[in-house]
Amino acid sequence: GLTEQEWQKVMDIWAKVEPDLSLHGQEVIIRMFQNHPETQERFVKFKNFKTLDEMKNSEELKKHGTTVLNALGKILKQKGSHEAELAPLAQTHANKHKIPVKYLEFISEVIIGVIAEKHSADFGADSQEAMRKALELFRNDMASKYKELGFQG
Ligand code: HE6
Repeated sequence: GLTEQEWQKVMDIWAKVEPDLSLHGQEVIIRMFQNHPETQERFVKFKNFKTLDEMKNSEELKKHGTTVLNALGKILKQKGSHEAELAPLAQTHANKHKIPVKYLEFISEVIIGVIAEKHSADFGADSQEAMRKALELFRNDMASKYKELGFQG
């Protein structure tokens, strides 16, 4: 788990992300698609996007980015006691979307990269490390749920 100080660092940086959640979310989804095109294939509504402009101009993509970061923020704020928030997310991502844990690793790295770019002054090495640990905990717990659900992930 994370120490109280580490959770505090996670909460502090998330407070910088939240005022512009949709911009961060849009950036995260676009960068995930660009760096890991196999993730784009999983989206019925986005898989036919070819150009960066198409992605940037899509209100639906922006909305989805907001949805994802909103869900993630709710989980982070539980500081590890996220069972109630995680269970439905694991359920849909295992059974419906069939998203491997590897893809959760991709998005974690992208999230850290986007925050590092937009908030370099507030996201030093120790904050980055805290966020990395929080996202690892999220992934590990998703992976456990996946196993319970019989999804190898
Ligand atoms: Fe996904 N997602 N997602 N997801 N998702 C979500 C929250 C997805 C995610 C990682 C989602 C994904 C493919 C997520 C998804 C729908 C992720 C919510 C709240 C919803 C929704 O309610 O619509 C993380 C970390 C979080 C918090 C891939 C690939 C990755 C890496 C869909 C194809 C798909 C969908 O609706 O089709």
